[in-house]
Amino acid sequence: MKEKIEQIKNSALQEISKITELQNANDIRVKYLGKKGELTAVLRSMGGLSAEERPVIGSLVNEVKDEIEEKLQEIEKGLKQKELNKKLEKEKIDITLPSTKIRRGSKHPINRVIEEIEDIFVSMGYDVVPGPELETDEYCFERLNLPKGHPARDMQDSFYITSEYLLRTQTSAVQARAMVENKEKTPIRIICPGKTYRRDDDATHSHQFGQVEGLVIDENISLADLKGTLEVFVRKLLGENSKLRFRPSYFPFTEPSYEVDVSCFKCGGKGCNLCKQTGWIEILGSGIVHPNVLKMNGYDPEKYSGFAFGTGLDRIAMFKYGITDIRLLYTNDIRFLNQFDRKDDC
Ligand code: 2NM
Repeated sequence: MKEKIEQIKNSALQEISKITELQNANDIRVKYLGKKGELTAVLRSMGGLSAEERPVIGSLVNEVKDEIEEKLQEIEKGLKQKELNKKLEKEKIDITLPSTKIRRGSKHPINRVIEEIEDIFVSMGYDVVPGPELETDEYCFERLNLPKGHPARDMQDSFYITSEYLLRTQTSAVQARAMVENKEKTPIRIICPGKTYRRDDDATHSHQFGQVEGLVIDENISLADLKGTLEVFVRKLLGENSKLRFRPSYFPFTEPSYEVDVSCFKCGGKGCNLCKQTGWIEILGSGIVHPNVLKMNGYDPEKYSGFAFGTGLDRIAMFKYGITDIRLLYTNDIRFLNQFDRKDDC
């Protein structure tokens, strides 16, 4: 029996030495070591052996099994490495080839202006508050001192979805929500940037436009706070040498109300085509929050006061970047948008 085992071992090792493919290695494993393999057959036939011979033959078979397995694994390892080398050779990558260019979009001029304004107000401790573009008549008009039939509604009467819902015409709607939702009546310092909609369509008015409105409510807020805040804001946005001019005006939600002009940032106030020879450019509306607005939204006007302001993002973007037709901001012409490259943003 010993010779039989020796013979099996020799023929197995010989076959293994001739292996050239991985699959062959497995065939040989099955042939010698598998359930129906030659060595297994030897183990099975051990029943006829004497008690002394059995352990000797048993351990010999196991030794041979281990040796065959070891040799098989050795040769398999070599073959696998060879295959991998072949594959690597075929898939060689030339890292010196130029890569395909990734075309990145550019930041829309209105978003640039929004981010700049947000940075300025956040640095002064304001929160940026978003709100729904589909608004109710209540928040868009009623709570801002614009009851039904108020003449100032005419300018804004626009995209009604139902008699109650409309596309917001001003972001002050968001501020009314902020006032109502502030149950503890803690101080409010917010700006609300976003899209607004009115029935307008020419070179300087679009049916959709961007607005940012600000609101501060606390005890003892005065016109001095409004003026100081807007001065810091405008100087940071349009240049440290900007001067401000407050002209009396009318808004239903503020009293007194002011239009705010900035000295022309192109000519410095001497007069040019941008400021239409006046030296001033109108950029903001503002005022002290009307007591009715405070009352309607849950504040005691005897205890609290506030200021508010609003500006058009489109106008500011047009001034800052010298854009002459507002429609360019909304028609997605890639030749226009590409001019606002990202390179100075990152
Ligand atoms: C403007 C001009 C003046 C304004 C008023 C309010 C609020 F919420 F207090 F009623 N929000 N925004 C306001 C005041 C907006 O935009 C030209």
